[in-house]
Amino acid sequence: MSVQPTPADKFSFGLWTVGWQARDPFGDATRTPLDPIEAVHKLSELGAYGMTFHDDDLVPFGADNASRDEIISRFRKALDETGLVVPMVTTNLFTHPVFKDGGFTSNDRSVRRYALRKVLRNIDLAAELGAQTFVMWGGREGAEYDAAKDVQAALDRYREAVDTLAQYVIDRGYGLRFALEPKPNEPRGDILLPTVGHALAFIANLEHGDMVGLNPEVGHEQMAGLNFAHGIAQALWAGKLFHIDLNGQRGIKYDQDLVFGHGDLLNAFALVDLLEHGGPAGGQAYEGPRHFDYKPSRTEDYDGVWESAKANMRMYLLLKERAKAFRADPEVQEALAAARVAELSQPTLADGETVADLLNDRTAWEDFDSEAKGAQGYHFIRLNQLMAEHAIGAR
Ligand code: GLT
Ligand code: MN
Ligand code: MN
Repeated sequence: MSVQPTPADKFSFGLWTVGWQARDPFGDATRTPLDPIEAVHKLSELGAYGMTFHDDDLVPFGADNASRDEIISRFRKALDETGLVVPMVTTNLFTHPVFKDGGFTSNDRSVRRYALRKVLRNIDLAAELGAQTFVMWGGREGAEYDAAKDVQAALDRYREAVDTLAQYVIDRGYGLRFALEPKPNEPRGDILLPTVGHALAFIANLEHGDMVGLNPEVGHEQMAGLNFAHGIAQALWAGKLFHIDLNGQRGIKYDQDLVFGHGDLLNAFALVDLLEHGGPAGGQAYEGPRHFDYKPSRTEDYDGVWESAKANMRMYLLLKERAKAFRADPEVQEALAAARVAELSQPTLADGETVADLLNDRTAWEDFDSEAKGAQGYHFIRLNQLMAEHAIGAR
C-alpha cells in the first residue's frame, strides 16, 4: 500500500490550520499570513482533496460586500484550477469581542440575533460552494461562573438557534447537514455540550435532530480524559458521525492540536481501525472526509508547516496499513477468538425467548457456576500486545 496521499483518501484541512500564525496567549505570531490561494495550491499538490474554512478565515471580519465577492471569486478560481473541493464550512462565533459571552447563548439577546445573521449568511456561501456539512463549534458558548449562566435557558437558546438554522436549510432546499463539535473547556472555563455524549443527548431534544450530527475532535475528548475511539464508536452507533476532526493530544491539559498520531498513538490506531474496518457488517464505518484540525507548532516556519501537513496524512495512511495487517494476521484472529470479541454480537436472549423462558433456564441461574466463570481469563492482554506490535511495525 502506498503512503502517498491521493484525493481518493479524502483528506481535508481547515484553512485555519496551515494558516495559523502561531499567536498564543503568551506570545506573538511567529509566521507571516498565508494567502488562502497559496494554501489551496499547496494542499492540492500534497494530495489533499478538500479545504474547509470559517467565514472570517477567508473574508476578513467586517469586509465590505465588494471585497467579499472578489475574495470569494479568487478562491473559487483556485478551487477550479486544482480540483480541490469544500466539503465543510463553519462560522467564526468566537474571535471578535462581540462574542465574548457566546453567539447563540450570549446573555445579550441582540448578540444572539447578530450571531444568527452571521451564520445564515455563511450557510448561503456553504451551499453555493457545494459543501455537505456545516460545523458548529461553540467555543464561546459557556461560562466561567456558575451564577452567570442559566444553563437550562442557554440550552433552550442553543436548541432554538440550531432548529432555526436547520429550518432555513430546509426552506432553501440546501443539501447541508449540521455537525456539532463538542469541547469541554478552552476558551471558556466550561463550554456547553462538553463531550460527544452531551452533544448526542442535546441532538435527541431537537426538532430537526435528523439533520444534526457530530464533528468530534480527537483532542477535545482526550483533554477530558475520555477514550476518543469509544466516543466515535458511540457516535457511529447513533448514526451521528457526520464529520471528524483528526489531531493529536498528550493527556489532560490544554488543547494541543498536534499532528494526528503524535499524541496517543495506540488510540489513534484503534480509531483508524474503527473508521476503516469497524462497520457493523465489518465494512468501512465512516466514508466522509478525513479532516485534519491541528495547529503546526509555534516553533515551525513554513517548511515545518508543510511538513506537518504531510505528516498528518502519512500518519493516517500508515495506521491504515498497520490496521489492515493487524486484521489479516492469523495470530490476531486466534487472539480475538480467545478473547471472545465476536461473542458480544450475539444477542443475550435467543430469538423469540421471553423473560419467562429466561427464568425457566436453569443454566442461567441455578446451575450457573459463578465461581468457575469468575475464575476464567479473557486473554485481553495478549490481544493488546499484538495490536501494539502491529502499531509500531514490529510484526
Ligand atoms: C477552532 C477550534 C476547532 C474547531 C474550529 C471550527 S475553530 O480552531 O479549535 O476545534 O474545529 O470552528
Ligand atoms: Mn482542538
Ligand atoms: Mn476542531
